[in-house]
Amino acid sequence: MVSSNWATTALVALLSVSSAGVHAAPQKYRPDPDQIKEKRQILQTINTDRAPGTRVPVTFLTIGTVGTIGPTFTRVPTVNTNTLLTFGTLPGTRIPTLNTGIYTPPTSAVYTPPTTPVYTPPTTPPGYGYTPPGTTTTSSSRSSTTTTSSTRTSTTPTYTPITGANTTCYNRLKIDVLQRTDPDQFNMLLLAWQKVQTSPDSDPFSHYQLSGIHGAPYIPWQMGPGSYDYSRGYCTHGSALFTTWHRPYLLALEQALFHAAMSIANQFTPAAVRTQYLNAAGRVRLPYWDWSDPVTQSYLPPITMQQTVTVTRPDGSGNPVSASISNPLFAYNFLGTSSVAPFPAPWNAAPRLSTRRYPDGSWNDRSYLASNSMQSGFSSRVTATYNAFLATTYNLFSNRVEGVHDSVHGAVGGGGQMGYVAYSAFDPIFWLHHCNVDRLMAMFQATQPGLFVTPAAAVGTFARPVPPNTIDDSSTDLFPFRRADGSWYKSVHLNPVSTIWGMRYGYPEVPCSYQTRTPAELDTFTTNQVNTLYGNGRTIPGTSREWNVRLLIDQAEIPGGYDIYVYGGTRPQDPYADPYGKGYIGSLSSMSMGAVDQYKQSRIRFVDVPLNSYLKDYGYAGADPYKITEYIRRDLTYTIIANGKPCYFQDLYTARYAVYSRDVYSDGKEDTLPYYTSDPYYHTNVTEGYPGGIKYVDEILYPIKVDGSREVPWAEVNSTRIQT
Ligand SMILES: *[C@@H]1O[C@H](CO)[C@@H](O)[C@H](O)[C@H]1NC(C)=O
Ligand SMILES: *[C@@H]1O[C@H](CO)[C@@H](O)[C@H](O)[C@H]1NC(C)=O
Ligand SMILES: *[C@@H]1O[C@H](CO)[C@@H](O)[C@H](O)[C@H]1NC(C)=O
Ligand SMILES: [Cu+2]
Repeated sequence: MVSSNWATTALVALLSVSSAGVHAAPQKYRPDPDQIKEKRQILQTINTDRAPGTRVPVTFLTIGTVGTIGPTFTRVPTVNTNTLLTFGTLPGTRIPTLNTGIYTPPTSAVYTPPTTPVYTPPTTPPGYGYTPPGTTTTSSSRSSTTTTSSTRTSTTPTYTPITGANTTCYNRLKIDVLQRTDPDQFNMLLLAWQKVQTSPDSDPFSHYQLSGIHGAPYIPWQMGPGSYDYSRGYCTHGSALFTTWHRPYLLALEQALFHAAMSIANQFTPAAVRTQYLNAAGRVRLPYWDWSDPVTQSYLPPITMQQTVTVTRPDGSGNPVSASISNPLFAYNFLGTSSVAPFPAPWNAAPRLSTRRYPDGSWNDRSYLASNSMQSGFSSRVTATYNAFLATTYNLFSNRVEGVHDSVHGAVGGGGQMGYVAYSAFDPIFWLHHCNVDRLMAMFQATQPGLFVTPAAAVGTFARPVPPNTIDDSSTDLFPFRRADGSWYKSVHLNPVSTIWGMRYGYPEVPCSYQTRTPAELDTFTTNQVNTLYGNGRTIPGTSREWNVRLLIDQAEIPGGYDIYVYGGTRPQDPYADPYGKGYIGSLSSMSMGAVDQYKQSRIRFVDVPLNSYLKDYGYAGADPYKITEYIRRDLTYTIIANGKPCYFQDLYTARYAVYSRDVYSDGKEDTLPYYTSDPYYHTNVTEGYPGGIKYVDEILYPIKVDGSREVPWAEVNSTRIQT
């Protein structure tokens, strides 16, 4: 059992603290506007053994030179990484356990990368001569009072706008809290989701069609014929629109669940009990799974792991009658073989007629493995979640949250639907997971009301195939979701955060009850919540240093899906069989598009994996930079799995990792967030000479893409510009 004393240790600072509020707060970091130009890195020593209030002794060190920019890039020397790299042990330092096994991968199963690093782009997606969809008549099978058609021109398909529930604003609740505190609403949610899951595939608001918007089976949803890209779904990943696109998407399911609950309750008799059930139905909102929660930690919510669940309905005389049904939060069962027929093999046949997590050879569910996998990443996930709130631009926040979100998909899927962009939304836990992403987005909006989506290189989707050099911005249409007036949702419609209350939902941290309060009051409240939930001691006054590993790759380099894992101190005996085992700190998860041979658009993806909790666990928290870097160099290991097979840094052209530290200042108050006081400092002496490890800072700041060109990762643009 993983420690239940996490909450106790939660108040201990992750890293040491200095200048306990005696002199003025340090200046916010003001960056060099040219992020690419040569940088001199300056690392200031944080002295950990001083009495509070004494001055910080300063040591300036200058390291690192800048490599050549451009396609003349040379590969790093090749080292055999099949063996764990071992360095001299520092006298008197604690040696973490394990590091015993030298893993020799089965040679036959090794992933064979393309023989040449010269990139062959995927065949040109259709639609470069793009015509906006939705311009011709189509029949929608949804007959509903909310369908607007009479006021639209005859060339517009009938559609149902995405408006969510129609009762007053209610908070979406954490799934465990919902179950415990509002069993009537929970009961209606279960009945409603069962109904939505068993609605015919032809119903646009069935679980089948709503889930299908995200990826397969690649059919237009409430849109007429158009220039669609049938190789991908409507969803946006790796883009500045990741968080905003998923907001109306979640709202669409919430709307379906809400109306299903209302119509179920409406049929109950006698009238005396109907009102009670209707009231509960009126409160039905999507619940969320907080995978960084200090109490429930990263375990899967128990309710999502049980195959059946008990629901209650009134009999004809109004007495509650309980029945056991197959649990709609555990799995979605496709209605028949024709439902999966449009999918490519192996997704188009039995046994894949149900969603599963870590399915065994017979497609039996093993959700407990998903839960274990999630839990091993818990402490660094909390830090990564908190760090998302320290982002200095919205795009960087979005990228940080997406990185955590990606690794959750990977850890929950284990070969089941959740690991695949094309199929993940069919698993009901997808919606609880994304509801949490939406909640974090709302919390960021509340604490950073001045920041929002800024323009970034576009990512193509089903209804928006993009020619090169297209830009996504806050006015990009979020197909296929329409607002009440028939216009397409755009990110701008989702800002400021108070717009969620207009969609009749809130969160405990952005509560409906704050509709009458000022944005400043909400900011204070939400910031407190962020610190309480995820702060883990990081609001102790003073400056602390954060350590991270940055994993980076051009996602187009490997077709299909792949993950890069980081292990600290120890690692699983066979990381290829048990990648989330003991020692797992974090990972870059690419998510498969759906097929092992499917390329993604060329685009730099990166994640920052926080190391502080691991440094603390191994007693290095207060150590000097030499010891910490030595520890990181010696005891961090990396594993790459591509489409289920081992893959190595030395065979990849664009994959890199780097270790950096960054100073953060906190004024010690619970209603403010800490802020960065330094640039990231890349410790190239830790990574140089290792396959994939950077030698030059430019390899991270200005990374190489599959075609040999270089670019600043989109999420980093302006990211060091700090708002004042
Ligand atoms: C809200 O939706 C229910 C059906 O789910 C409908 O009966 C009711 O009339 C709607 N109320 C309003 C104000 O639109
Ligand atoms: C970056 O900042 C500059 C200067 O403030 C601004 O002109 C530009 O639009 C910003 N770019 C993005 C992508 O936000
Ligand atoms: C790596 O470089 C940093 C910064 O110059 C220095 O503080 C640290 O001691 C070095 N670590 C090792 C192991 O040489
Ligand atoms: Cu997702």
